[in-house]
Amino acid sequence: MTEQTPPNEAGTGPDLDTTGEDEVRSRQRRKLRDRMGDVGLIATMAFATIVAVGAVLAWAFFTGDNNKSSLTSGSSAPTTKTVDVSLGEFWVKPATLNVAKNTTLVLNVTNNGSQAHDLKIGTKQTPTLKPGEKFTLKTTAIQATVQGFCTLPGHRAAGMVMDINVQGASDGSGAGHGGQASGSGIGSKIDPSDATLDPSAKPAAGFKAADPTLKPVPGGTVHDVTFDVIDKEIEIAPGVKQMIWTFNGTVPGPVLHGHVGDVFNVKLVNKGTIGHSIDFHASQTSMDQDMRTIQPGESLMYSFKAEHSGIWMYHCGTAPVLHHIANGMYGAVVIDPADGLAPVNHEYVMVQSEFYFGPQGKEADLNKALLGFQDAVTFNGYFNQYVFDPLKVKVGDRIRIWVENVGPNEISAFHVVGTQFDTVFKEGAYILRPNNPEAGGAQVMGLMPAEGGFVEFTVPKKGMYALVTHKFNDASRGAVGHIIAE
Ligand SMILES: [Cu+2]
Repeated sequence: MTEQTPPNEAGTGPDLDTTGEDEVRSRQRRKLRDRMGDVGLIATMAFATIVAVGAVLAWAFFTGDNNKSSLTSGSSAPTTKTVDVSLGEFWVKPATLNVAKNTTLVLNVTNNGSQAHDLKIGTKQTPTLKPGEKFTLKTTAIQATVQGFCTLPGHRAAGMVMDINVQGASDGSGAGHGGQASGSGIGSKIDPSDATLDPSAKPAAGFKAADPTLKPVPGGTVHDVTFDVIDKEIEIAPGVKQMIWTFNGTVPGPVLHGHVGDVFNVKLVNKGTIGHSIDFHASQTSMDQDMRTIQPGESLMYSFKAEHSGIWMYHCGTAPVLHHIANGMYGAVVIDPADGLAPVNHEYVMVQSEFYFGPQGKEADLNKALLGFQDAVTFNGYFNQYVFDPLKVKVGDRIRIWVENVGPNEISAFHVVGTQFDTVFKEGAYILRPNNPEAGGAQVMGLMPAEGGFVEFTVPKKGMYALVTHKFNDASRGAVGHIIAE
């Protein structure tokens, strides 16, 4: 077997390099002209010429090398090669195949994973294979390096790829490295077809924000709920729609509300297209039973007794979990203390989460989630929604806001501009209570991913107050809302 040649990165290099060179040159020229006058300018231009000549020579070297590869790879006699291929979470074995040009591959593909997978090479593709299923995939005669991959959402980005490298007939040179993972640098990992946020765009006229009001606990102490997993195209920011994996058709999913000691019977029904599951942080149970992944068409009953008060995250826990959370599979369970909480004028729930846009109308871009490049950060699933449709209160109103930071990656530094919190309850304990002997106040409730709590405050006078995460790169991506006191 011939050795794999290194990836060919010269293809996109020269343009980028010369653009950078132009910028550097003109910047150097400007700077030096300012400092040194005309004599300096002449010297600088001479230097710039040397740099430019160097760049051209470097380009010639790379492109020359590139041409040599393509010129010397000739044609080969048709051959057939049979290979056993294994699929699992999230890999393909073998991950690399080196073949001669004009080879037809006969791949005996077995799904050895615990989820459904497939394998696509060029125009040929296996059916979706359940765990344990096999399929023999015959490719067309391979003419150029190609990347095979699993087409299920997120699986390619999670690592389910097989690089098929064509060896040149006469000298063994590779013809380059295909696929989305080629090249070095972070930019090469982001799909250029991903939707982008326009921070100046406005939603359609008549936009209505999701009502953040916490509904009262339903009657009784046993709460029977059905969560249908539904794939649904949802607008996340003005002009940006994503194919969200939802619980009951919304992102975040429904807020559940009960008291300590209440029982929740949640029937999870998978009406989606891939496997999903649910994990209630408000419960204590083994993950291999209640949190197991169910396939489309299946359902499971997840019952738990709420033992502790607080706001608790729930989310799909099917691998890759990052992708399932990034694509909208989360919500909050609010458990009041057994004896309730003091009355307030307004009680809201804010679920903070990030979105990593895939192409318009498609699922989240897992690569961006892995890199931590969030496109939008929202309260209750829509960019700046309480700026577009503010919360209305009266001067002097006392407000409680429950905040659950579902992440998946970012912290929340929850702050309400113009107020101080006199009450902060976070992760099972009061940090601050009214009339405390220290006369303390708080400005921020800091929440790591999955942490939750509530704050209470009063709006002192007429005007506008803003809820934000004080991590301002995230605030500028949509984690802002307005409260108007009248
Ligand atoms: Cu899921």
